[in-house]
Amino acid sequence: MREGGAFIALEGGEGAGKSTQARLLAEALRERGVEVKLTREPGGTPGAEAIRGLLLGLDGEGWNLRAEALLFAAARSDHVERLIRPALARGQWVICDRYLDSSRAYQGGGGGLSDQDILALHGIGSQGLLPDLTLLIEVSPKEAERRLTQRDGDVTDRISGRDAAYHARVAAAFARFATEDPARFARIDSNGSREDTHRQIMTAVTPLLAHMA
Ligand code: T5A
Repeated sequence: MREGGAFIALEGGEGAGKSTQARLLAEALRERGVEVKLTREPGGTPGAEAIRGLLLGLDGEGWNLRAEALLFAAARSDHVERLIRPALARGQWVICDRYLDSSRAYQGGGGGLSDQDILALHGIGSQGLLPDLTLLIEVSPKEAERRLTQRDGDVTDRISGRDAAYHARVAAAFARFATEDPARFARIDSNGSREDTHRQIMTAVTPLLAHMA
C-alpha cells in the first residue's frame, strides 16, 4: 500500500445502500480516531460537481457514450488531483461513494465501451489511481426498487432511468470485476438491515485498520 491514508470506494447499483453505508463507515472510523474525508462521484470538487450536473441533469438526448465516459473521467481527474491524492498524502482516509469501477460497469458493461478504453482514460486522467479496498454493495433488483420507490417515488436521473437490461449488465460487470480481483474487492450482501450490512463492511475493513495501526 502507498504511504499515507487508505482509500476505500463503495460501488454497486442504485439503491444498494452505498451512501448510507459510506456515512456509517465514516462515523465508525472517526470514532476510532481515524481522520476521514467522505466524498462521492461524480463530484467531490467544484469542477467535478459542475460536470455531475452536465451528466445527470441534462434534458433531452443527453451525451453520446464516448462523451459520457470522457466526462466521468474528467470529473474523476479533478477529484483525484484536487481532493483524493492531497487527503491521502495528509494521512487521511478517503471514503468515496462510487469511483472508477462505476465507469467500467456503466459505460463499459452497460454501455458497451471496452474495459481497456475506460482504463486508458483513467490512466490519462488520474494516473491510474486505484482504491486499496473496493466494497461492492449488492442488493437484489427487487429490494433496490423498493428502497428507491420509497425514497424518490417516480423521480430518476438520466442514468438510473435506463432499462432493466442495462442495469442487469451493470450488475454482472461489477460481479465480474470482484471475481477477477478478489484482493481489491469485498462483496457485501446488502439485502438485510443497515446494521447487518455495516457489520460486514467493518469486517472487510479490519485488515486495513490493522495494517495502518
Ligand atoms: N455513474 C457514476 C456512471 O454511470 N459512471 C460513473 O463513473 C459514475 C461515478 C450517480 C449515477 O451516475 C452513474 C451511476 C448512477 O446512475 P447518484 O445520484 O450518485 O448517481 O446515485 P447512486 O450512486 O446510484 O445512489 P443512490 O442514492 O441511488 O443509491 P445508494 O447510495 O446505493 O443508496 P442509499 O444509501 O441512498 O439508499 C437508498 C435508500 O434505501 C435506504 C436508504 O435510507 C435510502 O432511502 N436503505 C435501506 N433501507 C432498508 N435496508 C437497508 N439495508 C438500507 N440501506 C439503505
